Amino acid sequence: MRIYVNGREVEIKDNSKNVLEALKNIGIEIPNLCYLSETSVYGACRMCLVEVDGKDIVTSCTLKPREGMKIKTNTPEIYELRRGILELILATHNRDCTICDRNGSCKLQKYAEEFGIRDIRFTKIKKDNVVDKSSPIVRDNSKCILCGDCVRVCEEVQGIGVIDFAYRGFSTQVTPAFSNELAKSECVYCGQCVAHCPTAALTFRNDLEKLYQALSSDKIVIGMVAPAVRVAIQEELSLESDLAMAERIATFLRMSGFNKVFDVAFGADLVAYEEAHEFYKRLSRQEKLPQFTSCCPAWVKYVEQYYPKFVENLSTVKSPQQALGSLIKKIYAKKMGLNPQDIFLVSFMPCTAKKFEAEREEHAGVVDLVLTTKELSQMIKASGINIKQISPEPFDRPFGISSQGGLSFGKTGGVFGSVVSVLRDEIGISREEYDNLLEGVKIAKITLKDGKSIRAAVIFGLANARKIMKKISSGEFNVDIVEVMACNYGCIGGGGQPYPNDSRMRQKRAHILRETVGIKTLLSPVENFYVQKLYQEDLSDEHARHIIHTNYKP
Ligand code: HC1
Ligand code: SF4
Repeated sequence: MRIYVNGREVEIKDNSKNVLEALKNIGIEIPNLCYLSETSVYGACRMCLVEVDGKDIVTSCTLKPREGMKIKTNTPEIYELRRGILELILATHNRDCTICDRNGSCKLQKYAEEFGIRDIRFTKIKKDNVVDKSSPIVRDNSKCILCGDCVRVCEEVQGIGVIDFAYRGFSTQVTPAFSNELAKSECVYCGQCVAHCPTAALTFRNDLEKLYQALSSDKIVIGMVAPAVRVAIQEELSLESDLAMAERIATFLRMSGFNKVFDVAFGADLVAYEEAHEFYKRLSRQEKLPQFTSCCPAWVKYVEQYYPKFVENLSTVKSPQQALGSLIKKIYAKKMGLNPQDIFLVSFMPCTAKKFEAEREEHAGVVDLVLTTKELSQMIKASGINIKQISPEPFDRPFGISSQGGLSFGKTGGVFGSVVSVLRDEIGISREEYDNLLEGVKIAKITLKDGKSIRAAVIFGLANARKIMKKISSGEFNVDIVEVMACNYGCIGGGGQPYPNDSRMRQKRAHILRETVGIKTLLSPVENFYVQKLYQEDLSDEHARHIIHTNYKP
């Protein structure tokens, strides 16, 4: 379709959802504070105004493109309107930018700068300023601009709806029901509200201080790095596609005082291997099917809350974070003659829910601190070390080697793909068919060489999971194994990843992860020599393997 933008003819996609998105796709970014391509259109902030056919000024997010239409995105009138909107928003905003969590990544701050706003003509209206620090997700209403992005993401993408607008006029707030703290709500700590908040109304708990305390103590500080961290941190460090980033992080952490640095992808290899065997056993006995993956802590909490009858269907294998953590504290410490109490174990994760996972009762004393990709990037920047110039060093043995399967955990389909690769290596596969049911839901039919057939679903987004769970629950959908990752595109889209954390960035991260996976020589967890050695020496019987299993209670 051809339209005219600021006097120039441009070609846009015929199926464009609206003018805002159509122009974004051709590189024209119309300012906006409340538009998300993943959710319904809200049209609240009014920043995306455009002039149409020389007459009307309307919001471009609600405007359907039409052949030949003439759009102006930047007239003096529109400029003044946008400035006025910004001033009004800023009048009610807590403007402590220098000590704000989103300093440097806040959309409101960016527009205030671009529109040259130096003075607010209106009286500041003080908002209720109780900061909710009850959970890994931090809420500060004095930073809220009422764009509703969090409300729509939580409701439409995650199907949870734990936060909503309450009260009226200047008292309007986004809050959990009855103004409760998040910790008293059904929040699963996925952090997708954080990922999409344009300001610092929703952030996550920053725990860096605890790391520096540990580094200045006598503790043996051990780090482990999740698959999705290595691809997203590059955005913070202005790198394009550095396939050796994980090893550069390992060097950096050692230079910062870490005694050992391991790869969570090793834990993922181990988990996939164990989970494949658990699944094959259940499949053979036709019990506790479908088996649900349990690597994603937001999904585990979701099942506990909404589908308690399926809790026993969750794989009992711990997540790679907790499985590797248990190995380090229980097996590695013993082998090295260390007291587990002297170890301070830090995991670097893309995810806000991993902070919650480490604090769960059943995982107590394993991972001492979870830091997000954002926190790691703060560490790197504050150190003054130019990570581009330091040499990549391999992770420490024995938990430093991983296969393509283990590293693939970082994106949707990775866990299931690894389980399949173990079955392929150990039993053999005669037929595989994959199909997209809808965006975020893939289904697979696999026939094993021993004649068994497997039906599987790979899902991202908890609203998608709900759709499938309803069908599984009613018996309408028959399936043997289900992978669910709460965040769109999987862990690469976790709530602890850099901003912007939208679909485009997630697709870019998926691409870099695929490239990084591609250079690994080991294809499947079965080929990971250190995993096999672990099974021979330390995990040889079911009793020993208890340390990498847990039990979720309905
Ligand atoms: Fe994930 Fe996982 S893949 S859950 O996204 O199973 O967070 O990266 O570390 O534990 O490996 C997260 C990522 C991560 C675990 C692994
Ligand atoms: Fe909703 Fe997830 Fe945010 Fe909790 S963390 S409020 S579940 S989007």
